[in-house]
Amino acid sequence: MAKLIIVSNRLPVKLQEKDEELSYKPSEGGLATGLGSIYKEGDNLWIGWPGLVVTEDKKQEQITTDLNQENMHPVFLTETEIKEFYEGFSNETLWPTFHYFSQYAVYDQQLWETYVAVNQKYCDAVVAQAGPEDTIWVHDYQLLLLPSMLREKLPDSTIGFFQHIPFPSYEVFRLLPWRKELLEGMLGSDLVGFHTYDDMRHFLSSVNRLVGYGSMHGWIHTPSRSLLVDSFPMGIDYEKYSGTAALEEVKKRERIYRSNLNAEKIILSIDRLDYSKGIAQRLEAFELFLERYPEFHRKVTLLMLVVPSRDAVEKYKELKEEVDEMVGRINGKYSHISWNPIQYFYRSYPLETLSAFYRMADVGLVTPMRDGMNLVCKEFVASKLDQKGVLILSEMAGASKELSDAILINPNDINQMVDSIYHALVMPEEEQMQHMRNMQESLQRYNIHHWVSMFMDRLSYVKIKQLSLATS
Ligand code: GDG
Repeated sequence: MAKLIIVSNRLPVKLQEKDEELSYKPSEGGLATGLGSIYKEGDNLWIGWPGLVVTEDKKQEQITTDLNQENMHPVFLTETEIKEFYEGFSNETLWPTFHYFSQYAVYDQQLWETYVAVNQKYCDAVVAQAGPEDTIWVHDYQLLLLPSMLREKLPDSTIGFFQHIPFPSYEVFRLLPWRKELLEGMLGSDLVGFHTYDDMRHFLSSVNRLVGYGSMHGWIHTPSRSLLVDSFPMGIDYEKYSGTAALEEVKKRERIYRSNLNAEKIILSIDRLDYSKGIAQRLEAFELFLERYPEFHRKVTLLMLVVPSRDAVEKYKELKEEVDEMVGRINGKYSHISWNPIQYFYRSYPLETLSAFYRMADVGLVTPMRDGMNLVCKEFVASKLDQKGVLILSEMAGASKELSDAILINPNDINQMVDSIYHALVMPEEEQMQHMRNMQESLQRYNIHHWVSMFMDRLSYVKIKQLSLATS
């Protein structure tokens, strides 16, 4: 029977080793939740890196056996591959370019060659597990070449590709020395999905100008085959976030944190440490807010969680220093013996703590410079069981296309951000609740399960349509 194989850079598990003991913790990411019920069914499989460099053959065998029991199959990467493929080409070339930070992009032939070799490694791992009739769903920018590599080996298989980060406009994408190879890699798919219509348009325009294939209603007809490009805005596991927010334990935590914070109003900011998330710009806006609205001193606290990420990459180290310095400066300037304007945490927290933070925040401040979708803003909305609270959201996040009931801002417009913080803090409850209700209705309906079934249904439709195109 045909099966589904999911392929992503990382497996939905955190593998850890302590005192020679291996432990496996399920990952809490949205993708793992959304696809969790599918990859565990029957012979379905998830292929990816388990998150740890393991060189010993015996240990690799042990991990493979353990993971196989959970319908997962590991691809082992060496330290050099992690450095050049993951930290290097994926996070120092593609990530900045795709988030419109081309000035940060590194163009290095050696990194590219390792990227090609590692994509080939994933291809070999998939081919070893796949039958000719299987459906393969490839995820994200680390594996852009994989669809074509797979197509060559498994010409009849069904291949879907979804990109979780933005696709930049042609003028930015064309800066990459390997632009054509990257597009050709993606074109091996039957269906290519993005979060937004704009990302999809940018991709089609690059394909047209760099590879020479036009498109009609998202269909690209190459000399050998046809494929579809479409947008699939990713949702969250709504029940998980609203359910967690309803737990007694979470309500208790909220009460404790609130009484410890000593602020009438709480503004919440949560992101991975990343320059694309606009953390420094957000701090600048908050500083200007404190300067312009002294009546909020000792009343408002910005609760800022920054989750450590990619700390081996130079730009991320620099950003960490910049954020540390800014928080210190602002707190140094405005703190009072019983009040800190910013409570800053550089670590990650369990879901229950996160949920208590979502519950207690009066304002969710989500202001990325660029974001494929952004799930934090959706989780904030889903956690607002009493429907009180205001979301300030960047226009540059994919989520802004769905959440028009948020206060939408341009993260480069510092005055607009300052005004929005003020308006959010003084918004009448009635109005807050109306906007929150509208957003909740939409997120409840377009949840992660809806996203998975939309993508899978469209993929089946493409295969049927291809047959009729081939015979007409
Ligand atoms: C990429 C794209 C796109 C954060 N801190 C903690 C924690 N988190 C969880 C959040 C949320 C996730 O991490 C972050 O997701 P985002 O979507 O906001 O951002 P990226 O990591 O950049 O994700 C993005 C996404 O892929 C999906 O396609 O939306 O645009 O960049 O779920 O809750 N979770 C826990 N503790 C923390 O401290 N447990």
